[in-house]
Amino acid sequence: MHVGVLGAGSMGSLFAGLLAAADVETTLLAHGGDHVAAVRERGLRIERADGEREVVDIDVVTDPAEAPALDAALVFVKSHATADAADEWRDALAGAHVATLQNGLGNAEALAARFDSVLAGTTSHGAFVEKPGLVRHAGVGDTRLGRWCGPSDDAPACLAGTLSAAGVDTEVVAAPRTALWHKVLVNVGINAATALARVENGALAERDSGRRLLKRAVTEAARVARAEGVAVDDPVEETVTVAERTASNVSSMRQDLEAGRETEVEALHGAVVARAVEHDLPAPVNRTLADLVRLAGPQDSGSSGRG
Ligand code: KPL
Repeated sequence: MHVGVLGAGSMGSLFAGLLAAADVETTLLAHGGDHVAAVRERGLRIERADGEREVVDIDVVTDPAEAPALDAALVFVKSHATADAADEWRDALAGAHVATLQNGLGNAEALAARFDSVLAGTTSHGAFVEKPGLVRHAGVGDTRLGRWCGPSDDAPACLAGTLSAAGVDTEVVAAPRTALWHKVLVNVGINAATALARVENGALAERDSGRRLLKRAVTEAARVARAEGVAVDDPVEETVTVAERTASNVSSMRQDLEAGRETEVEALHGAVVARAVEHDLPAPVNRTLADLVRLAGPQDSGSSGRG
C-alpha cells in the first residue's frame, strides 16, 4: 500500500515517520518551510514515546503535479485548511481512499464534497515538531477509523491494519461520526484551557481549577452532541483519562497559539457553539473559551456576534 500524508505538522510528521519506519511506502505531501526542507535533506528524526530515536527517509512532494499514485491518503492539515488543501491536491488524491484523522467538526464533510471514498476517524496521540526535521512522539493514544462515504469495501480495515502494523494501534469503527464527537468533547475539555493557561495537558487532571474547567466545557458540549443525536456516555471521565495519559503533552492549540499560528478553535469550540445555537442550547463556557482563544491568536477577524 502506498500512503500519502497530507500536511507536515506534528501529527502528519509523526504518522508519516512511523509508517515509513515500518517500511510502508509513504509520501509526505506538503508545502515548503524549514521542517519540510530538513526532512527532504536529512530525513525525519523521530523520538519515540519510549525515548528511542531513529532517522527515516521519506519521499516529500511539494508540487501536486508530481504526486505519485496513492492507495490511501491521510489528511493532517489543520481543520481550517482542509477545503483549500483538498482542492489543491484533488487530482493527486482522486484515486485514493482519503482519510481524515484531524481534530474538529466539518473535515469529513469537506472531503466528502470532493472525493468518492472518504474514511474518518480520530487519534489522540500527542506529538510535536521540536525543531525542523525532528518530531517527538509525546503521548501514545487511541486511533479509530471508519467509512464516512463511498463503497462498502475493506478499505478501513486495510488502512487500520497498515497503521497498526506501524505501531499506531487502530480500531475500525462502524460510526465514525460518534467517534469524532467523542474526540471533539476531549478537545474542548483540554485544548483551549491548556492553551490559555499555558499548562501541559496533565494539569487539567491534577489541579482542581483544571478539573472544574474541563468538566464545565465538556458537560456543556456533550449536551450539544446529544441534541445532534450522538450518544455520549461519560465524556468527562474520558477527557480526564486522556489528560492523564497525555500529561506531559503540549496540546495542539497551545502549540499553535505559542507559535503565532491560526488555531483550530473554529472547528472545536466555535463549531460546538454554532451547533448549540441551532439547537437553542446555551453554551457560555465554550463561547467564552472560543473568544479568549480568538483574542489571544492571530485570526480574530474582529467581527461581532460570532458563534
Ligand atoms: O488531540 C489533542 C490535541 O492536543 O489536539 C490531545 C488529545 C488533547 C492531545 O494533546
